[in-house]
Amino acid sequence: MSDKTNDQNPELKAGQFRALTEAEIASLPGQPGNPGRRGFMKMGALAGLAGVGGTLLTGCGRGATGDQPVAGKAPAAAATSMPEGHPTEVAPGHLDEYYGFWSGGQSGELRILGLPSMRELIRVPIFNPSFAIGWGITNESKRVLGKDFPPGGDLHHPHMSQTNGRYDGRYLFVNDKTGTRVARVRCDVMRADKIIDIPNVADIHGMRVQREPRTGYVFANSEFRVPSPNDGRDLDDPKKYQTMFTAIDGDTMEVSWQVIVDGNLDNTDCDYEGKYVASTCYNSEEAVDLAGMMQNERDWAVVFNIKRIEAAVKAGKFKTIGKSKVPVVDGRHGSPLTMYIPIPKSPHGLNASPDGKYFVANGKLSPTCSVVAWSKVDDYFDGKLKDPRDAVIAEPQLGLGPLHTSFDGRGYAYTTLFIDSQMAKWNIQDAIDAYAGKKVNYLRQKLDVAYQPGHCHTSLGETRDADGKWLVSLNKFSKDRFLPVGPLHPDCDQLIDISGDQMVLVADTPVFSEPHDAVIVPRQLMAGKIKRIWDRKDPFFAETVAQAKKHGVVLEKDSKVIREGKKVFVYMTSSAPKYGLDSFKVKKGDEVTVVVTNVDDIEDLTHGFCLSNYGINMEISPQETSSVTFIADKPGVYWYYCTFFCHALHLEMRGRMLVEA
Ligand code: K7E
Ligand code: CUA
Repeated sequence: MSDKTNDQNPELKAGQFRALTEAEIASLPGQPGNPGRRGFMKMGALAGLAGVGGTLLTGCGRGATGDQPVAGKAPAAAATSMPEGHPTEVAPGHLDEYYGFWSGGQSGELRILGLPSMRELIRVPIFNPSFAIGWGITNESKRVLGKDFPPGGDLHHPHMSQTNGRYDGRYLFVNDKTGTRVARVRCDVMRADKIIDIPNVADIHGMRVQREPRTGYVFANSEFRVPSPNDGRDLDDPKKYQTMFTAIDGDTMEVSWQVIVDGNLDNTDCDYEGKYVASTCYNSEEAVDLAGMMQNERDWAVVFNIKRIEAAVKAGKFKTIGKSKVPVVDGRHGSPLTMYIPIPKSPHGLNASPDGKYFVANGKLSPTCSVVAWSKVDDYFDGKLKDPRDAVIAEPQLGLGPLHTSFDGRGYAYTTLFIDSQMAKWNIQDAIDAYAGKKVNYLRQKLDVAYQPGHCHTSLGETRDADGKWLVSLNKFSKDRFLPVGPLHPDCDQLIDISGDQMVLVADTPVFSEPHDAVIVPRQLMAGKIKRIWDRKDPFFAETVAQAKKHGVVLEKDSKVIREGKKVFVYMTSSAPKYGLDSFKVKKGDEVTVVVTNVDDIEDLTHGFCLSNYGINMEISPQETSSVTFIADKPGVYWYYCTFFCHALHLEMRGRMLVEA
């Protein structure tokens, strides 16, 4: 597979690309007369050829991206020249056009990438402890994580809050499948500020936000069926297992209501009117083993009628389970609150189109996607449509293993084919016409991706602003795409240019396990929303500030030690290259709280506080206060030192904790 590099072509530097010619595009898989996969492999070799007379990708109409000059840096390189050795178009010193908010999968974190460079900009620990910044170590982060937080999480789905079907840059919401949790991340500082446990259920998987009128609700699917309450009763009696759909109030981060369903829920998405939210639902067999779960030819998409559920809750038609006070309504088959649409077979992804008309349920074990019209859902709840299956208005056959679909806002859909390792581009209206019996070809192109794609996501594709520029394919296998690094391979996220008639693969990016989903947001939308230094009044450390105030300490200038019995509070400032205290003394067994306030107000001048042999490190960014509490159980001399290289005398930025025996 090294034929996609430029090894064979000394005229192009590694990482240089050019636009495909018409002839090359015609030979892509899915094109008339295409030579199939092997031919595409050859195409890769072609892409490495010619630099002579070939147009580089930067020349394909988009112009140099990220072309906002950075003060003191050279202006953007001419559109025809690629920065050396860089896989995409953003030259050194220039900025990306889009933010990508990336799931970190079983690493438990959220990642922020820049697009189109696909550079990882930063990691935001959420369900995972992070020694680098002290997440899970500082008191401030522990207040968010809760008391007995688990060692990590499995984060699949990041989605940004919306207002009127458009990203609003307030929050990102993420799920934790293994910990049955949902977290909210503040977009201004990119820190989680609320993490909640979802009661009565297990394994939060699919998660989306309400689009209209705003977020509003955050919807969460729990995937695995368990007894509820899950307290040791009905252990091996799967008939008594169940799962539920959960609506969370995104403003208060409290659970609003839950709906009991048949089957088990997978992915979810909602309409553009604030009326409905739909979930794919597999294992309609309600089995507990693999063979049992694959019996039925059709499972469901379940549509939840938000207004009716709210009315039922208001009218008191609910129960509560165990200690939880959350109202639980019954939405199983026959309930007026839900609609069960038969969908082949064990459907996985569920994606609403940005024109507000449809949602697509992806067949997974069927080679089809099912297109459902929201208007038919209206008809069903109005009693005008008897058979829920009649809400399906198209069922295009796309290839093997359709998992997720994205949209470009121009009437096209892009579906990942896990088994075929391809991305299928198809026309929605043509698929509808074909389903109605017309002889039309809805399939436009199949592009090989490497390999086994899960989610795909288009720029702004889950909002009214879908701009049809970029598509990412989040591939589970990278196999031979990168240098070998041991038995565990990185995943491979690929960037695809969809601005033209044909999809064109432009970048491979290795990523650590395991991004499931991502959202792509233009930088203009975030402009002015992201803080570059902390506000001293920030709620993230307000509790620590209040505690200092009780001690009569002014955090911005005081450095002192206050003892209350066996509790010792050590307050110090940090200002490059010095802590406010060169040393402090405690006694063995004391409970010590160290509070560090970074009084530097220069952008990017972060300090660290690392306490040797006590397993403590934390980040203190400009104007931030961070604190940590521990038992001084080892007598002796322990240096604390700064871990963020902040000054020429950074190595000298340290002090001693003296622990008396
Ligand atoms: Cu398809 Cu968890 Cu969204 Cu993975 S899910 S791929
Ligand atoms: Cu402060 Cu390094």
